[in-house]
Amino acid sequence: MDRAQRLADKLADNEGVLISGRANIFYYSGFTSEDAFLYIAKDKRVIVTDSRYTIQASQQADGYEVFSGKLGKLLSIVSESYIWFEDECLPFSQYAAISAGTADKSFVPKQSEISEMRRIKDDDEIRRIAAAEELGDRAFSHILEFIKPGMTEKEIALELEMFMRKCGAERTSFETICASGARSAMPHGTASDKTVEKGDLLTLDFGCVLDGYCSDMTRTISIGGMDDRQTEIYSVVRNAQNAALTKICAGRQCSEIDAFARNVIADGGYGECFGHSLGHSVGIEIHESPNLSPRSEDILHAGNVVSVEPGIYIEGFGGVRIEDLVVVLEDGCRNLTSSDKNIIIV
Ligand SMILES: [Mn+2]
Repeated sequence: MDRAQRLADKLADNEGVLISGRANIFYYSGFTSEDAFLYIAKDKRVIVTDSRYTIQASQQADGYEVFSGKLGKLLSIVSESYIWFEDECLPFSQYAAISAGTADKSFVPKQSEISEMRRIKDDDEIRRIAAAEELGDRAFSHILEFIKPGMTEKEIALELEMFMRKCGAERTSFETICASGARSAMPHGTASDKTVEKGDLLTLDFGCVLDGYCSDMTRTISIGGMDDRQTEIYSVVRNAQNAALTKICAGRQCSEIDAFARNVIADGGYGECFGHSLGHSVGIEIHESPNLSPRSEDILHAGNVVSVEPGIYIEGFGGVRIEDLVVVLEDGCRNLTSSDKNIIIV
């Protein structure tokens, strides 16, 4: 499995690929720096970086020649005339500089072609994502023992993040969401100075990066006990998630999976309270393709790794979201998240 070779196989003889985004640099070479470029052509594998990174690049990127110097210089000496580039990962200033400096070349935006292979995870990638998600599960168990009424959301988020870092995580995969009480109605309510109090719902949506791959999970718990309305929305969200999880398999439309969950929420009377899409793919980056969204035209394939995260959000009252990460299989899915989904009261 040589990813760079698979990409090179798609190229004509006069085409090369310029890779500038951190995720694809890592995916195609193993090199972990964003201050670099990869250049791939039929018979070329080059990393362009500066003296700060040359040792690291030659250690991490097997099979690549390390070119220490400026990108413009490299491009001026390569023979290919059509250069695929990552139009979502190249600042306009850099694009302007290289296209002005290499008048004999054409730059062709090819983001989706360059990123496409990352949709289907190989066994090694799935193992890494599963390990990251398992660390998330352990962090969740840990935080349940830690949370006490009167603590701030920021204290709770910090403890969660510290736990994951102490267990080997490189960083969080996104800014930890820790939203309690009425704040839990904000789907992306990052931790604030608010204290968690008896009667609050508390939504924790968090993840870590382990061995270069992200985890992502959400649980909503109760501080001190739920009232009837909280219990009702919790059970609607859980049923919605379950409806989607039992239908996921290769060959299904992503939009169809979204609809299975969305219909349960609408039938429960909360259709207006679920604004976001059901899920997204996760890998080297926290948001990858395909998405489980009403607007998606994608079909699921075995090896996609997607989140399934329905929610109900009621302004002034609070919200519930439950999120698992699953690997799509030919005949179903494998859930990588094992934290309890029964109502948890701390
Ligand atoms: Mn997510």
